[in-house]
Amino acid sequence: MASITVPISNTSSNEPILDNGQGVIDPDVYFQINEPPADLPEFESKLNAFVDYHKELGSKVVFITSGGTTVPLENQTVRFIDNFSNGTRGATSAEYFLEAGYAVVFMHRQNSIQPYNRHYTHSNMGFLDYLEPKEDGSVQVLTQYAAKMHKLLTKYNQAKDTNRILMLDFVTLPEYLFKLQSGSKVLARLETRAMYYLAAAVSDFFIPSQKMAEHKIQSRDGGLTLTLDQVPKFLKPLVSNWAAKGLIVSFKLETDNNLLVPKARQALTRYGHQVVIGNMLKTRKQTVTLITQHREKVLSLTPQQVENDIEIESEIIPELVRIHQNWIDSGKTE
Ligand code: 9Z3
Repeated sequence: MASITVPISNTSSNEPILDNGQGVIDPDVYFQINEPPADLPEFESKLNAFVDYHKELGSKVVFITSGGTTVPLENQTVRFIDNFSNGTRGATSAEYFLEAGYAVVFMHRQNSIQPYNRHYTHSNMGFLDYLEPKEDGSVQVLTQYAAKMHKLLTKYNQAKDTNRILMLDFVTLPEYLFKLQSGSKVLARLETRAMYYLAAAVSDFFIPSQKMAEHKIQSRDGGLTLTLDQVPKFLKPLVSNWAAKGLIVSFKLETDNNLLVPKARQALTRYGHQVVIGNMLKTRKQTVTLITQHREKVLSLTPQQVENDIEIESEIIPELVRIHQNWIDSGKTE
């Protein structure tokens, strides 16, 4: 079977890519040689207004990233690589942060799970199954679901009415990277009162637009061989430049339990930020390991708690709120 290597055939230009000699380009170079998303100015103006408002109020603000990033295979994208993340962690966490009095910037993958709405959009029941049509032409929530919906709707409306949630979205990896950079720099104005909660599942590999096929890859040549570059290590500039004073919480996902803690600690040491939360693909909803410079804490739900629909975020968020308060008060996490 014939195969083609995408970056060589059908490229849009032959510009050289600057890298560090190991095939990973410097994040600053990445932003110089790639086009920012068209909606970046609108993204920035919404975020600036939100941050101004909450700076004035003295709020604590958390910048949550949520959901997976797509990696386009063509500049005029027909196909892309995606990952498993549906944004449950980010959306659930947003609710607990709001409960804890935070203002939330919810930067999520378009059409992924959203706070409060998640209870209906991603349940086993269809949305219409909660409703019944009335003879007078109105629609009513079935009695057995009304109390829960009333409670959630009240919280959701409160968050919106008090301007404590800002919904922003992304789809592709390049969009995510530009918005992460720009968003972190805007949030940096809140200094230590900003927390960065990086729960989005970000691809480690991508095809730079200069190396990408412009048009739809054709199947007439047989199979397809892809060569992907490593995504620049954006945590490095985020920690040292973009968000220097904020509390930065990154997530590390693994499937091999033996790698989880060593890899999470390695990230903490390498980038010098404050918290890494390690989680395993299969057990991520029941157990996580929270790693700070001097400590390692396993947070787990009991089978009984799982049975009662208790969510692991109800353990994660209070722990982070405490760490963040220490950070604000003393510049330390413990
Ligand atoms: C996580 O580990 C998140 O907890 C999950 C949540 C993606 C597992 P779901 O969306 O899943 O609820 O289905 N995020 C991974 C973060 C990540 O990709 N980290 C990168 C890294 O470790 C960049 S900070 O290099």
